[in-house]
Amino acid sequence: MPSYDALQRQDPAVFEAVRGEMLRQAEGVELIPSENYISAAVMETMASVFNNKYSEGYPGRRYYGGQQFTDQVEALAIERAKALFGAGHANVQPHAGAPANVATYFALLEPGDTVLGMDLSHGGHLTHGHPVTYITKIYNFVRYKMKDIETGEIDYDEMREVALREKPKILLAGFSAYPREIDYARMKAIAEEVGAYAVADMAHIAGLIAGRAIRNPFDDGFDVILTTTHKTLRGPRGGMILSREAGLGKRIDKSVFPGFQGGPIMQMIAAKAVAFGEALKPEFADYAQQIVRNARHMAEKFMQSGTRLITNGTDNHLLMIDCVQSWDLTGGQAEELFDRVGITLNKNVIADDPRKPLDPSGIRLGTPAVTTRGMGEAEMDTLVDFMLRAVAERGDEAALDALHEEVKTFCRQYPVPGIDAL
Ligand code: DSN
Repeated sequence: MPSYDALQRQDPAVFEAVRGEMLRQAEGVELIPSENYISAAVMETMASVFNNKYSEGYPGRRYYGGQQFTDQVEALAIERAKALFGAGHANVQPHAGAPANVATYFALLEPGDTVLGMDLSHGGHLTHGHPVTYITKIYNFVRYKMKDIETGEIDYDEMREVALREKPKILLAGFSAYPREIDYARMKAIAEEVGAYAVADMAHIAGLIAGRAIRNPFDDGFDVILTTTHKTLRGPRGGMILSREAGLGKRIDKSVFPGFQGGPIMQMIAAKAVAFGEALKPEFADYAQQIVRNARHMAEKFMQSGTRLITNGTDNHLLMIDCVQSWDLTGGQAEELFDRVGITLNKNVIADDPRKPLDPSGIRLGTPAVTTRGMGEAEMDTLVDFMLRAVAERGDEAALDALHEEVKTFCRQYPVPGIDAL
C-alpha cells in the first residue's frame, strides 16, 4: 500500500476521504458483484510513473519517443492476456468496458448494421443497445430474453428467429445481472447461420473464465471477447478486447486507436500486466472456483429461508433477489437497510420488473470480493444470517446498531489486500 505521507501533508481533505474509504472497505462487507480488491502489487503499479507518459500507438509503433519501458509492459500485458484466454490477439488499451464495447462495434460493423443482444430488463447491459445510449443512433439493436425466469434459460429458439429475420452482424452474449451459464455453442451456430460475428461481453465473468470455473466462449468458436479488467479478473479499472483469430486484430487495434481513443493510460496497462500475471497462477483458478462455490452456497441458504431468487439459483458469481416478494421491501429499501449494517450491494431491476429502474423490486449481490478476503462457505452462512437478521430487525435501530458492530468485528478477521494499516 502506498504510504500516503505526501498526500496527508499536502492535501488533508483528500487524504481523509481516502482514509475513510479504506476504513469503509476494511470494516464492511462488499457484495456488489462487479467489485473486487486489487493486490498491493497491482495498486503500486497503478500509482507508478507510467502515468507521466504519452504512448499513442502500439508496442514498436508509437508516435512519440521514449517508449522502451511502455512497450515492455504493454507487450507483457498483451502476451499474458492471450495466454489467459487462449486468444490470437489482445488489445489492452480500452479505458473501460463501455469504450471496449463501442470500439468493438466500430471494428466489426458499418453504420446502420444490427446487433442482437440480451435485453437490459433480463440482465443485459446498457451498452448492448439501451435507447438512452448514443450508440443506438449509429447501429440498430434488437433483443433476446430468457424463455423461463424460473430456470433462467435463454430463449434460443426466439434468438434464432430474430436473427433470421433481422440479420444481425453481431450476435452478442453477455450481461451484468444474469446468474446462469450461456450456451455459447448454440449461439455460435446461430451466428454462423446468419453470417454474424459471435461476440461475448464477459466483463462480469472474465475471472471465472480465466480460472476455468465456467466455459470460455472461445472454446465454442466465438470470434471476439471483450471485458473490463477490474471485476472477477481482479485487476485495475480498465477494459480489453480479445479475438480468437489474430486476423481480426488489425481492425480492433485501428478501432481503439486512432478510431476511438487517444493516448493509452499506461500505468493501468502496466497494472493489467501485473493482474494478468496473478491470474495465470494456479491459485487464481482456486479463487475463481471458490467464487462460484460461495455464490451457489449463498443461493441455497437464501432459498432455504424462503427468499425468492430470480432463476432459482446461480451458475456464476451473482445472485438476483426479488425483495418485494421475499421481504416486502423494494430493492432500494433493501439496499439502504443492508448499507445501514455495513453490507454493500445494489438495487437492481429483476426480470419483468413491474417497478422502475431507479426504484426496482430487486437487489443484485455476488461473491468475488468476499472470496478475495478468504471467505468460504461457512462465512457465506454468516453473511446470509446477518442479512436475514437485518430484514427481521428492520425498524429496531438499537438492534441494527448492534448488528452493524457485529459485522465490523467479523470483517476485521478478513483483511482486505492492499489495506494493511489504518
Ligand atoms: N457497473 C457495472 C456493473 O455493476 O455491472 C457494469 O456496468
